[in-house]
Amino acid sequence: MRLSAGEAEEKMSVEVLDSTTIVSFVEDEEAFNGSIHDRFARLDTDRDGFLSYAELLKELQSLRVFETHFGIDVKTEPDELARVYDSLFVQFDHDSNGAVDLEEFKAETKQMMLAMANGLGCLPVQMALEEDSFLKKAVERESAKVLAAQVI
Ligand SMILES: [Ca+2]
Ligand SMILES: [Ca+2]
Repeated sequence: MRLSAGEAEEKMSVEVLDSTTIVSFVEDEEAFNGSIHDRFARLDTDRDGFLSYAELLKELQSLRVFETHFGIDVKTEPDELARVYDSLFVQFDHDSNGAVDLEEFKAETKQMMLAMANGLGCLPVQMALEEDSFLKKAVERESAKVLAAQVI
């Protein structure tokens, strides 16, 4: 259990991951739901139980959707970026009420991670991941499993 408060600067680390790492994390209800709850609570800075566009933006940026989902460079025109984020927000907001609730956040994050896993295929890739991102958690979970297996 880590005690990082969330205000800490986002650290990056380069990790190797493949689709199995992501899929097994998403399918582990306990690990995945736990991370979703933590993340949602941290993103929901005004604690109204919904994520606004501004609140969700931080998450969209850490999902690495540009490299993996759309295959476009992060240094795209600001206008273009805004359009992509807009359409992503709409994608999260299933009932189009202008806010993303926990269920919507969970369902869409799951979708995205599975899409990402699909895109990766079975070849492991190196990726710079932010601490606290879901991908990082997936990698951490995987290495904890490997360590546990070695102890036996
Ligand atoms: Ca909120
Ligand atoms: Ca909604």
